Amino acid sequence: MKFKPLNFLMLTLTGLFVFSACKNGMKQNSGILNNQSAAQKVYVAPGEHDEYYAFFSGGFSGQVSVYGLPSGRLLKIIPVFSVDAEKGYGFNEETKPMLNTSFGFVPWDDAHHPELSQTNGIPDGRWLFINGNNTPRIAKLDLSTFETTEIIEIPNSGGNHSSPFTTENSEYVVAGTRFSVPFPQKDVAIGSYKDNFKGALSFIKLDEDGHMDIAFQVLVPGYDYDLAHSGKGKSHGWTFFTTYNSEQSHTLKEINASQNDKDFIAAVNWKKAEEYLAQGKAQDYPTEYLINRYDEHSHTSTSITRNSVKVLIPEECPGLIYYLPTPKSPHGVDVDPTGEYIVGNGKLSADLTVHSFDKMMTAIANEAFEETIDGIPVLKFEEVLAGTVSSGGLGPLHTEFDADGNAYTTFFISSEVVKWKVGSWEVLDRAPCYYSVGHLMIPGGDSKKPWGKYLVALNKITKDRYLPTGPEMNHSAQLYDISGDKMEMLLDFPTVGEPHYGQGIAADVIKNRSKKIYPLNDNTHPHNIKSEAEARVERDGDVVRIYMTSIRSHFAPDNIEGIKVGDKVYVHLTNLEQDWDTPHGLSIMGARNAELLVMPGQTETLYWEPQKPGVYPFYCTDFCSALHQEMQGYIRVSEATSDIKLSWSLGESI
Ligand code: K7E
Ligand code: CUA
Repeated sequence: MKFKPLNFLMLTLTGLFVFSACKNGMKQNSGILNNQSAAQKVYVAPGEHDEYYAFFSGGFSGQVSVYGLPSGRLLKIIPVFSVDAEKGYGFNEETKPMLNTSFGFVPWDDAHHPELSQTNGIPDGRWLFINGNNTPRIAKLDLSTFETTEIIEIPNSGGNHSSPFTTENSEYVVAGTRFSVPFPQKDVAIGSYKDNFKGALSFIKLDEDGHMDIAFQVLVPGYDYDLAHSGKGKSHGWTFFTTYNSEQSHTLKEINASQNDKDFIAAVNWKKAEEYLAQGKAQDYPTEYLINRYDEHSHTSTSITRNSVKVLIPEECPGLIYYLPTPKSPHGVDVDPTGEYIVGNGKLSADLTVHSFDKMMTAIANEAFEETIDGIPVLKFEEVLAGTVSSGGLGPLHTEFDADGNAYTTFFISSEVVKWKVGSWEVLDRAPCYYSVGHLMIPGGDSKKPWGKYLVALNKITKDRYLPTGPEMNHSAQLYDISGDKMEMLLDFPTVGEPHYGQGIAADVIKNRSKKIYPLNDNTHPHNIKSEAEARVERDGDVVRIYMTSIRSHFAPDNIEGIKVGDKVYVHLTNLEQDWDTPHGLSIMGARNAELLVMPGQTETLYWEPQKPGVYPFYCTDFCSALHQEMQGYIRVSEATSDIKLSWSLGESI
């Protein structure tokens, strides 16, 4: 085995990073210019509401966190790809299927990019999508309930990173594979990468009910497809994906995937793809992927298995996809609000490369191609280039836009946000980030109509910004006021997991649609009951079903006998409450499970296998009333051979 020495570029970048980290390691100032003005701008008085919702990905926590802006108050954590004992997600019987995959039950993922659904290119507050990176998936969250209601698995992919990035009317969300893999998956030598490994760009269609399914995949060369954004306005109908590793290396990528001066932005014409699909040009590839759907009336989720996927091959579909050469291993690709400019953030560079959609269309019409790779024409760089932003920063990652024709780009290595003018490419302002910023978020900042006003920098390194909490510090977000000519830092606040991307939306768009209860009469759960009169316990062999209700401040029944060791016990708890914010919890001593946290009008099920004889208390875990501490009961468990009769009661002795 040979090891190549680090090349000069890598040494330079590593060196600069170390330099910037130790410089920042000594805290020189807070970054705030005027404490009093900053404090006033973020102050949301007790009882008052924030102006914006912000949704941040949880990164390696697998969840989504919801914050209010400008206060930076944490409003909620929504479980998505990871089990969450707090809410029983992935523990109760109803939500376990949400985490099913073709590999079985997967209780975790790495979530990077939240993306709001859009209508006419503007976030509409219906849904939030987010990618699962590790076991490729996309989740859809319903923003009337703030629950995860659908998760679809993406086949022929590895590391679903360039995802989900919606089109203008959420016709599609997309999924580009970061790691190319054998297509279809098979057992081959890793050294056969160039022959066997391919990329897939997946387009997931939303039907009228908002259900997701894969419409088609585009088979592309075995590069790494890193990020994406869909076109808007004039570029509606196109989606752009960055690539790196056009070298197609499979080892020591930090060097081997950084050799080529330029990689590509792939431009996919999905309207053209629809034509090819209608013409029957797609090939059916056998595969396996799951779609898991949660129904808010039955309060249960089910998994559907699909066994094939439609694949479009660029050689057979002229006009479907083009490559735009883009320098220095681009990471983010961002489209300005007009849809004309496509910004490539070349992460090994100081400059940003901006392509023009109009020039791209002209170059396509003129067949201004450098070469063709696997049926994909590579457009001539000079023919599509709109301009270059000489930023003065290092390591650009991501760009967002305000409502006034300005763009804001994060620089990881030089740890700053740079503001520049779209069209003239001139740098207008720069602000330091503490420390090493990844994504940034401006409310509506990747849409046709940014709200602007605030910018949140999502930083990778926290170090001395807060009281120390041992070796690990929570990641840090920083809020800036961008309403003036100069960015003004207002606030630091800690985040959950690793927030890669975020989305912000005016609070009004969401808050009036937010549900307060689930109507009990609409509950179609197969084991729901609608009143205490129906509460009961039933045995069928060793399966015992407890039909239980909760209302302030008791369960019905609250005394149960006749359960035996070895029984399979299902506690189906229906919360009879019909008031806002009155969940009840349920936990049973010794159950190898989590709690239930049941919303008003909802039914959830705790599965329990009693291990040994005894009398087991159960209780409500959510402080629900003055008599919450009285909200408890007992279940008697007897030897498997005992002949204690099944019985239950409330308010009297069995
Ligand atoms: Cu830049 Cu996963 Cu979008 Cu993190 S990614 S920063
Ligand atoms: Cu019900 Cu506490």
